[in-house]
Amino acid sequence: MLRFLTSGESHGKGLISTIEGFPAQVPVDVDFINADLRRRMGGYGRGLRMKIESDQVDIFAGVRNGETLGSPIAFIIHNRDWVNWTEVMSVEPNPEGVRKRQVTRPRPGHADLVGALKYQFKDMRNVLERSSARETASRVAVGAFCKLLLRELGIQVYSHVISIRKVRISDELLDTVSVDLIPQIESSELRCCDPALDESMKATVDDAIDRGDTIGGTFEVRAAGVPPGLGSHVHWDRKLDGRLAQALMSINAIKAVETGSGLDQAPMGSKFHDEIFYDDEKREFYRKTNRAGGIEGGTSNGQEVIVRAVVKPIATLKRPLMSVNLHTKEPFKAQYERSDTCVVPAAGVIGEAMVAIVLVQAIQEKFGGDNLSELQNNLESFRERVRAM
Ligand code: EPS
Repeated sequence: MLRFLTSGESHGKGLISTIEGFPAQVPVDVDFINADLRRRMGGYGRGLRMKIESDQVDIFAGVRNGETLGSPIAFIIHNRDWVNWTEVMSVEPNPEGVRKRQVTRPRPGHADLVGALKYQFKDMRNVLERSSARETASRVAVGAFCKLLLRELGIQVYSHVISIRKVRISDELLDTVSVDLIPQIESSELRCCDPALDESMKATVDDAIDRGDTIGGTFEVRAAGVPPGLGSHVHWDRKLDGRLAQALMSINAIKAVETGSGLDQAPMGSKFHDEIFYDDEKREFYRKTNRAGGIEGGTSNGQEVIVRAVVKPIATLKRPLMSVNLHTKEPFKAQYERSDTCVVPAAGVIGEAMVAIVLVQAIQEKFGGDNLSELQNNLESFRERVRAM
């Protein structure tokens, strides 16, 4: 089953990733992977770092003549900014014995202080460099490999922004989101499916920029074409919703996750549940609503998988909050280098990657297959079995 590791510091030479357990004979479209990296770098409200970088995968292993080999896939995303940090990030000890650009005033909401306490660092740059959301570029590239596989299985993962601070799309529109809205979502700088909200969302970001503040919001990731039967009700760590929640919660700045309309269910009472119907012609069960987000009993039910996540405001603030100097213990404003104002659109792209990774793992668990056609055959024969029930 697919596993992956990422390594790399935000201002180091680059981000290195290895994917193990990816099936053979999957066509690799490098432009598609790089396009996803570009999508992650975008979105209204990104900061100066994204003007320096131009993220692209440099594939070292596991791909030959445009197809995966079944061997570990390895790639690097080079950090263009590294040339400006060679001394600060040097592998060798600094000749003068002093660390450059130390971080001593932890940012509330960031990993700085807890990381320093845990690893006993005097310089919190040692934490910041790895806790930075820069790492998510690796995950987006791993997720793009997974999307290439999912595409061959007829599964499409997409995302959109539900809200930026208090500006939110209507519940009616949210209920009608489908793959048909992808062109609109991708043409919006906020990755929002309601063009009427673009201006007010931008104004909200601009207002935060003016105030030296940052803002959060919510996004939704959907997967269309997912077969029933992924995950399982039989054990806690096999439940698909639990696995998706963990994957999404692992993204920097995510503070809450829900499946479908999970958070709205209490006031709805039992109307929350999606009633079951049967289509004789298609020989398939279907629902007229999807409040469960395509998952019941920890198992995909064949509807679109829907997960939502809440992104907190970035913790690096131009007008910093109060903090304490790690060395002197004196009260000080938290440290500021540079920051994004709003990363909700980018977080949606990272969310797509994490959902794609979990879906590939769940698919491999159920359908196996060392190469693409074996996996496709196993999936198709299962779909036929379900229709024959
Ligand atoms: C990021 C790179 C970082 C930040 C941001 C995300 O670059 P730098 O630290 O050089 O400005 O822009 O990271 C954070 C928001 C954070 O809190 O760490 C990226 O590539 O996405």
